[in-house]
Formats: sequence, C-alpha cells, structure tokens
Amino acid sequence: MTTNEPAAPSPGTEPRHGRRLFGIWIVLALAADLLIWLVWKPHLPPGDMSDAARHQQFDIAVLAVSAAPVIIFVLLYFIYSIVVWRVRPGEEDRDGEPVYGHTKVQVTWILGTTVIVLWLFVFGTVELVGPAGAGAGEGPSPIWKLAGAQSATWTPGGKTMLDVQVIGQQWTWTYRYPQFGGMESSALMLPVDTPVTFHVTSLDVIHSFWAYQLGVKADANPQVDNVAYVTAKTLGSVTVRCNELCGIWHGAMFNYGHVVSQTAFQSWANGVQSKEKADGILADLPPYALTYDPTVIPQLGANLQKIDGITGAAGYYYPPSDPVTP
Ligand SMILES: [Cu+2]
Repeated sequence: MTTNEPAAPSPGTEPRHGRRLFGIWIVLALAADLLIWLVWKPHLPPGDMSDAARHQQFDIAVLAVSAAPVIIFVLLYFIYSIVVWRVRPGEEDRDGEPVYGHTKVQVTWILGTTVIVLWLFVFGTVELVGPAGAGAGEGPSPIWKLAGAQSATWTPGGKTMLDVQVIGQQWTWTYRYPQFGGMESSALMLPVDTPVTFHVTSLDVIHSFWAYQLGVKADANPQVDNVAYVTAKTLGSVTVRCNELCGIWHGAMFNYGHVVSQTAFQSWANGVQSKEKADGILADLPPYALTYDPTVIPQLGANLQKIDGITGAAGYYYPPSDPVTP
C-alpha cells in the first residue's frame, strides 16, 4: 500500500455526517427563513390593501418559510454528497456498504413528512375560513360569511355591509350599487374599512372578476350570483382584470377602481345616483336582482347614445372627478 492510496474508511474514523449535515442545515434554514419573513414578505403580492390581500401575503410568506428548509435540505444533501462522498482516484472499483433498513432514518422520514403535510392542511383550512373564503367566490350561499349588518341603505360610520354587484360582459366590467337606488358605474368605488359583499355575475359568457390589489378573484357566470367578500384597509387604486379567456378582446377587459374615505364614497354614490335619475338612466336599468337581466341592454344603449353621444356607457358612468386626487 503506497501513501497515495486512500485508506478504506473504518467505522471509527468516519465523521458524524448526520450531525454535520444537521448543523449546516439548521444555520442555512434559519437564515433563509429570517430573510423571507423580514425582507421579502412586505414585497409579496398582492400587497396589503385589504383583509383578503393581507391574508394572502401572509399565506405566501408562511408557505415560503415552510418550504425553504425542505429545499435547502435537498440541495445541501446533494452538494454534500458530491463533495464528501465523491469517488476519489483509486476508489473506482469500491462500492459503499449495502444498507438494509435504518430505523432512525425511517422514523425521521415518516415523522417529518407527516408533520409537514398535516401542518399545511391545518394552516390552509384556517386561512380559507379566516377571511371568509380567502377572497374567492363562494357561490350564491356562502359557507363562511363576513361579519356585517345587512341593510337596504348604507351610511358612513356603521358596520353596515356594502353590496356591490359586479357585472362582467364582453368586454368590460360595470358595478351596481343596490343601496344607492341600483345605480350602475363603470368604476369600482369602495369605502375604506367597510365590509363589502360582491355579487359577481355576467351578462354573456364566463368571466373572472380579479380585483388584484384587493386579493379578490371570483368567477363571473351568467345567471349565477357568486358571492365574494372583502374589507379594504387602505386608500388607493385598484386594477380590475378579467382572469378567464372570454373572447377576442379578453386582454382589453380591465378597468379601475378606488378605495376612498367613507364620506367621499357616500357623496360620489349619491352624486351618480341623482345624475342617473335626472338623465332617466335609472328608470331604463332593469330592477336590481342577484343576476342581471340583459334584455334591456339595446334600449339602454340607445338612451345612453342620446344623452352621452359617442362615448356611450363607459364615458357616462365614470365618476366626474377622481376623489383620490383632488
Ligand atoms: Cu372576460
């Protein structure tokens, strides 16, 4: 035996690989989790504009914190194997000892995977129920309801639920406010700190109402009242997109909304209601119902043309001035 040939490792001289791997892993996993929670979390989508959005941001951060140690373990084991257990010159004809069962490794594996799966199941369920459906549509009769009083009218200051019907059609969104005479707007205006019930529906094909910053995404199906909840927490602008391929102009099916103070919302809503009443638009709209009857649309379109010229409905219903920027 020359000095160049490595000696076959004997059980006594072999380093404690498991302990070593665990030591490196715990340091890396802790560092990654701290980075995710403290540095990355505030920038995760969809932001923190509403209760639903905050829950989603929190969920993504928690899932990332749960996943990072697993990913780091896999990569660490991979790299450690390549570096420490690689075949060195002269070892090409030697193989590792065959392994038949290893109680400690097997028990650790079964316990580890069980804990991870059960944790994800419990966490996911809690976060689905917590914000009343996690910002998704729950159909016409929701299992998890958002706290708030139902009323035929809405005024600032109370805990009255604001009802907003969201109407998808090829290729735009409009919003109807039953507590303000059923007036309809092409901008989604919401008061801050107010529980909101969206009644999402469609006039034609299947769309999907996606108010990105609010963390709300709900299918818009014709003749279906799909209920989704949200409470906006900060003032700001909202982008509404269609999230389901619905025809040739699907990509252009978006508009905007604003979360404003409760008093600004009330004066905006009263203003649109009285203008639509004065112009005869309210009388032309179908009576408010949980699904939208599109048979009046041709007549409505003709009247809008008379009043508003070539701009039509979109130009008419926009709020006259943006209440966010004076
Ligand atoms: Cu669409």
